[in-house]
Amino acid sequence: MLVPPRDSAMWRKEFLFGSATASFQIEGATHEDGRLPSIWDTFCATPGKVLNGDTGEPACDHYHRWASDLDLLTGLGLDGYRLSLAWPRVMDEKGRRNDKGLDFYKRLLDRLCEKGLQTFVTLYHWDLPQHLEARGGWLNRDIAYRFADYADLVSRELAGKVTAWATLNEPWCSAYLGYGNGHHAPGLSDPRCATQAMHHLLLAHGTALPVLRANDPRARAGIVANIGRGTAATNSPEDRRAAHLFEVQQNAWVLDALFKKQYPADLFELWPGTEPLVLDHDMETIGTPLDFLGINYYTRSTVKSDGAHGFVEAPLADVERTQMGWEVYPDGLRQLLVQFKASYPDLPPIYITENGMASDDTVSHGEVVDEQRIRFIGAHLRALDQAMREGVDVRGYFVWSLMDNFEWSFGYERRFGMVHVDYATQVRTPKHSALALRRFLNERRNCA
Ligand code: IFM
Repeated sequence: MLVPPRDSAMWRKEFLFGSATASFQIEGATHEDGRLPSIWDTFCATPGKVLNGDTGEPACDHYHRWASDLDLLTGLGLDGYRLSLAWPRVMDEKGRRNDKGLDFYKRLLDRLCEKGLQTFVTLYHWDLPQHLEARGGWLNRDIAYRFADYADLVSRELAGKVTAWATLNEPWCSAYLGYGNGHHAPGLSDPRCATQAMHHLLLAHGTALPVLRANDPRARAGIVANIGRGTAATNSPEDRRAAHLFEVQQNAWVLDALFKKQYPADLFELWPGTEPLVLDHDMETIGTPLDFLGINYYTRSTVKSDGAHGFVEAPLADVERTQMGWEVYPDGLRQLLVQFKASYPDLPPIYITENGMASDDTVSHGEVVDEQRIRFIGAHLRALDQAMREGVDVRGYFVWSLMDNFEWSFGYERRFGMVHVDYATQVRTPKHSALALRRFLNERRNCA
């Protein structure tokens, strides 16, 4: 059952329901209208990096099908849509505007505004222009200032069309998966690179915030962080410490920087000798107050001590999992939100900017029966409702994702959408979860 409790604040129209996507995962058209190569084009072209050799082409061909995709979105009765801009589409190597790329996003946002949807726009959802990677990517401090130039261009061009700007999507993934273990582009694996990349990502975020505010004062400005619950495999002090360290590197690495203006000391116990180079005032910049915090939550990890300074995963048997192998653990969302409220007095209002699951969905007689997703969303809405009752200020919830799309190193095999995409024909089929969400939103509208 997807519907939140009848007396929940989620039944009020002020609580926003939306769905989310990201440029590289849906757009395709990677060579069109002056778009430059991104690090993900390069990564996909590197043998062995992406399942089945899948690439960002044609993805969901959204670059050409955007108008009908928005009809689909509004047909579901959603209040908002979260999308990201492709940096390589809108700026050339010299930092000059690419009008064709900008026009694509102008048309998209204008149509969303006409339809009365709130627009949540992320500047960076991992598709870094390859020419910046050639200059060191997120390891080069200069990128923070290039990012601010990019923020300046798009916020001047798109001002008035955006409800809320998010600088970065999941800096932990960019830093750790991109530079720490090499599972994501650009594919480096060195914890020293991960901490330095993280510092420059967050510096870029803090440098861009005042630019966004100056150019588009009516929009809100924030960031999107992924969070993970870590629980100890046993009650031993070593395993409890392991669980603590898991959450330090998953959550506090980003949130302490944003809300305490420091990196957690425990992080460098976990990875000795990896302190990034931090200049005077950097942490002040990173800690610039936010209008909102976007939270992406999917799962928890059970961990135990590795016998030294760190942790290793100790997966539980007999728990429900998704196609990603991730445990379904809705209460982790409540637990973390309540913990953050206690730890960070300056926590701004929260939007759940991603939550959802992958399943191996197929179309049969025109229908896609994704009962697990319906249960998953419902259980997370109930956990979120409980967090709100415990005093956490949550303003909205976005399902990841509107439609099946390119799931990074897992290519097209993992399906996160509420709408099924047949990649051979590009036919879209709303799954039962989409229909269930539409029924709830219609009912909510009728009760208003
Ligand atoms: O598909 C991703 C998205 O790009 C970022 N957050 C997690 C999702 C599922 O893995």
